[in-house]
Amino acid sequence: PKFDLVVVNGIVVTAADAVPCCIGIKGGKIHTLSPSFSSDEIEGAQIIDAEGAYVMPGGVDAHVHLCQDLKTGAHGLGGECADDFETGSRSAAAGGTTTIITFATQTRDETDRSLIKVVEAYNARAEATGSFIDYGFHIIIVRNDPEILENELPILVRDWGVTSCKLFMTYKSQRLTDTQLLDVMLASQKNEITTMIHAENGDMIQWLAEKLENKGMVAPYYHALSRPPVVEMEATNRAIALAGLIENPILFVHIGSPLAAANVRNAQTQGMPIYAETCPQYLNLTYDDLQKFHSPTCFENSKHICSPPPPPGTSDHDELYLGLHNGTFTIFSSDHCPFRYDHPHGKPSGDLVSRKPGSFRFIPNGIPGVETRMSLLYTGGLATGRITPRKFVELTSTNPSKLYGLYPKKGAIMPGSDADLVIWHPQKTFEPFALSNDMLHHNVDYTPYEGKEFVNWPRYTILRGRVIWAEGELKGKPYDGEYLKRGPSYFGTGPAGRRRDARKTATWLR
Ligand code: DUC
Ligand code: ZN
Ligand code: ZN
Ligand code: ZN
Repeated sequence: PKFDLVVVNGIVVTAADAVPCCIGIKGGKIHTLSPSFSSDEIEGAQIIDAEGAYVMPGGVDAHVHLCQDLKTGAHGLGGECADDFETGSRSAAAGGTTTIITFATQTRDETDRSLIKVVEAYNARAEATGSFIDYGFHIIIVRNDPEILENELPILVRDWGVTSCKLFMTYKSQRLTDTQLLDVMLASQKNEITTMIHAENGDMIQWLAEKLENKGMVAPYYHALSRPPVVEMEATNRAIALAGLIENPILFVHIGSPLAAANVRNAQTQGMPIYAETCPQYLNLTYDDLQKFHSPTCFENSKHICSPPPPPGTSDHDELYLGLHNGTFTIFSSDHCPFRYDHPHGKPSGDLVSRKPGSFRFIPNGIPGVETRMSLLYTGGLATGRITPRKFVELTSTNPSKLYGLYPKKGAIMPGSDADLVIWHPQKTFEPFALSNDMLHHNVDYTPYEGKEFVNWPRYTILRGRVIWAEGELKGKPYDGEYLKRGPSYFGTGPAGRRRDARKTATWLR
């Protein structure tokens, strides 16, 4: 047969276009796009009838935590990561995602200096269970170790295709000072690595958290009050200044407040290579969710604890949606950071509750969402007209692929690209439904979106020409996924903006 698989009667949506079109797939790649196929052409091929629904490039979720060392104490954030590569990637597949980029993290443990060993160790974890979908790694760097940066970064890029790193401005066990940030940024820039920044002012948080604790304000809700939007506003501003000094491209992960988004927008207006990500929790949750079960002994609302916290109110959601529409946000990722709730009331036990009815400080910061990411943005953004279908594809697939060196293998529907697709249900006939956690495929015992109404859900997920999710059933297997060696960012250093001083500094520093 000419094709292995054909998708007919769909509206094919890319970051550029939305057109009625048929797709012919051969050998795991997109082969032919055509208004129609003759019966001769499709003879012997598997046929999927999209029935007028949207057909998009499979989701690329560039912010997922799996099998991550998060041990409490000096070397981690606390808590135990509930998903491994099998359960996390399974959940992603059921939610329309075909590529994940997860984190391999250095720690301050003396035995854990080598970035190469860290990546090897995380890849061994992925290989131990297999992954339903394709995956890659970002490296989290928590030291400005000159030898490691000089000797190992080029090897990570060349041998592993790890072309992005994440740096923290908060958490005692992770945070870098300004000079340390500059050291690592300069090393990243030399190696064409995209620097991801967790931008919160660690001192402000520590100071506020102690004040809250001294007043006995320790219930989960107060986690948000320990991190008001100004915390992120200050840190983004500072990181933009630091990156701007040497014209290093940065991507702010998990931006949760319009104040921070405004800093990003301003830097972009100046032509600086500053990019930003936001996540479902910042468009769907607010302080109200944290207050729902507010009491010192009830930890129900710890289900909504993440860093940065959800914003104060729904007007913040509107502003963040505007940022998705107008390009302030380059990508939309889940920040799937899974912890089990496992909460027999009043009797703290299990992983999440290594906290006494004591303090929000001991609750791990993170919520699950790799499976709900696409459908939440469909429901709240695409279906409401806040973003176009093209913008949806740009944010969920094309831009993450470009930013992290996977394009046009991923994030595109063009001849030669991997045949990774998500096919939605026809909107006219789809019955909205209320989500419950038992519908999901992660290894977490709750979803922060329990009871929320969804207006669509992926009908088919296709990975390199193989159907891995269809009509509510998993069809894939844990070893369908392959490791992705990534190239440099498509976005590079961006245009020479007004900051010609920065280019000069960057040049003489090299
Ligand atoms: N940062 C993340 O990226 N995920 C969860 C916790 C955090 O601080
Ligand atoms: Zn973070
Ligand atoms: Zn409770
Ligand atoms: Zn994260």
